[in-house]
Amino acid sequence: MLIRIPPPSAVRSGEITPEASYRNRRRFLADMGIGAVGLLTAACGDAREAPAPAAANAALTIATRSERAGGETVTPIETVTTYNNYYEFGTNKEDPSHNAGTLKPRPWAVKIGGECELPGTIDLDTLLKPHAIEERIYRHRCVEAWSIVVPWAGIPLGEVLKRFKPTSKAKYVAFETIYDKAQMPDAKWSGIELPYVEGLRIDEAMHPLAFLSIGMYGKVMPNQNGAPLRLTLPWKYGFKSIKSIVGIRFVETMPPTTWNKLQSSEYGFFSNVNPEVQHPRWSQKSERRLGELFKRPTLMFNGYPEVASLYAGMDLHKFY
Ligand SMILES: Nc1nc2c(c(=O)[nH]1)N[C@H]1C(S)=C(S)[C@@H](COP(=O)(O)O)O[C@H]1N2
Ligand SMILES: [Mo]
Repeated sequence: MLIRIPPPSAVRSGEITPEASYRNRRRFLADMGIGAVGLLTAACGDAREAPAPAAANAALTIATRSERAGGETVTPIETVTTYNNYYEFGTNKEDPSHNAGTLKPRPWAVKIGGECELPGTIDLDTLLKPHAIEERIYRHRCVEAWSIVVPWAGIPLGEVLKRFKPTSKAKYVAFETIYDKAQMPDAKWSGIELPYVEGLRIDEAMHPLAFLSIGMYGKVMPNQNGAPLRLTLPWKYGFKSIKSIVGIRFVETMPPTTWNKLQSSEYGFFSNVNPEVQHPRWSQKSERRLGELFKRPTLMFNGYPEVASLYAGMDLHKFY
């Protein structure tokens, strides 16, 4: 029976399987319609409840679609799933696609706390249930001067946050990635303090562009891209888009963020894409779309001027 075959993602391909056959095996299982969900359900011996699709290749039911990248060509999925920053699974761009198979995206719970009326721990499927899944094509730019255009699937972050009734003391929202040494056996080599943490001012988190993504390219989120849910903030540098979120806290003061803790002169709290504010190591004036040969100019707020009002009156050289 096929259920005896471990999901290919559970095996570190680099250790035992050459990359090409790893991919073929993965595709084979996907073609057979077999994924982690089927395996998990079978293993638990309980198929009565059909969980939301959690296997990386399972199709999502998308209610609405919007193109918000100026009609630009979408980056091939193969590129976006093999060129990643997810330091818990290695610091080379290709590492997460090889190593993130040890992450288990279901069952998944998110702990919500701090300054809100309805704190608690909520199962991911319950969290998602009231919301229709949207697809949004966004540009994304890493501070390292590469960028991508991706059709994300998810729900507006603000709509989710409102359900927990933040109080008037909730000035910021703090997010935390899972840190489980069993699921992230090599994370100790990441060079960053874990768990990975990020934060937004509450009005940024409530902005309609702020998105909580659960998938991309019409399918469930691959582990290396931050399964089962991650932030997608198209006007900020990529590192603000925290992956595999297990904690959300409403707080009164500006929360710490991973890269700011490591090197505050290079990574500010806001980290808005801004060609006028230079980074000591990578030019912010231009960027290269993955897959393209020539650089293109980087746009203010990554080409999302609708967020400008969030920062009216702020000196963006000081608050970078
Ligand atoms: N937990 C966690 N989240 C993370 C990171 C990380 O190392 N760990 N890297 C960030 C950085 S630097 C970038 S550019 C984006 C990359 O997202 P992508 O791999 O989906 O393109 O994820 C961000 N979220
Ligand atoms: Mo990044």
